Amino acid sequence: MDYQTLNEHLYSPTITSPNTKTVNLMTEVEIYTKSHCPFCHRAKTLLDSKKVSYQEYEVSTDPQKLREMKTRSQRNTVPQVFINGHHIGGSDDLQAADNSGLLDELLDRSPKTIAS
Ligand SMILES: N[C@@H](CCC(=O)N[C@@H](CS)C(=O)NCC(=O)O)C(=O)O
Repeated sequence: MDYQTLNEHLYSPTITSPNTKTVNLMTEVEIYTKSHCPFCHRAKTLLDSKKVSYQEYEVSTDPQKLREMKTRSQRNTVPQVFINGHHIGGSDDLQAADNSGLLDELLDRSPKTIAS
């Protein structure tokens, strides 16, 4: 998914009442990993450096989660990272998102209710 499409998905406001709109309620980070995977370690180290909490799915002993990962990402390698349900990619993709500033933008989103 390109930068603009991802932004549109993540930042599109939801009208919750006539006077307020809620923008991107929470940043949910998910990562599918296998133990003894250096790329997974690298991706988690990067997320840890951002002080973000994430849901980790260890797929080496969980065939159902592995299938889920493949279906969601259309990829067979670990790690696979999702932010707010949107596929970011593997470790290299996560690093590229960090280098471009996109990762910080995505993770810095906090709950905001804006009076209109
Ligand atoms: N370029 C990928 C490389 C990922 C990769 O090669 N992961 C290895 C494990 S470290 C893998 O999934 N190998 C296949 C397998 O374990 O089934 C990334 O940055 O995430």
